[in-house]
Amino acid sequence: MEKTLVILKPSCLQRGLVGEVTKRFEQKGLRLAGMKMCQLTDEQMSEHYAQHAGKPFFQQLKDAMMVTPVIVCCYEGVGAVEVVRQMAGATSGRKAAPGTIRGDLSMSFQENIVHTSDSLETAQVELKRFFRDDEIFDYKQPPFQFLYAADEL
Ligand code: FUP
Repeated sequence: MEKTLVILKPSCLQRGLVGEVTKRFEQKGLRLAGMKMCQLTDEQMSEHYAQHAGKPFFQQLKDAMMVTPVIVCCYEGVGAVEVVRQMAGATSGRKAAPGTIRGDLSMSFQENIVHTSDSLETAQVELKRFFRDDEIFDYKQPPFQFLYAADEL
């Protein structure tokens, strides 16, 4: 089953939205496979946001991710990468649709509450960046038959 990375950004922690955001993923039916608080480093952020290296906002973006600790989460489910991405909404909180995390909780492009992996390939790389193998847990969460039809698994 797909696993994806969510980072609860400093804007999420500072604004007291950790419970609100994790509640949404929990209620959706995604399985929490890993979760920890950590202080991100400049080196990790340079790698994580490599696609933005050299752009004017690059250092500001990295600094904003390091201003407080963050919470990194691994969520699992059928199609989890796309599901989580849809739940996060468009990058800008001002443009994100109501009902999405950013659409409901953010007014900002950068201070937009969560990072979510944008593809399965990215998710695999990003999960390895922030979690050791033994920090991802494979426990069962019954009752599966109420989350998915047999042919969806
Ligand atoms: P997303 O995948 O929705 O998190 O969006 P991006 O990877 O495009 O952006 C990553 C972070 O960089 C977001 F917090 C927004 C920020 N960003 C800027 O601040 N300015 C830009 O021009 C592009 C991205």
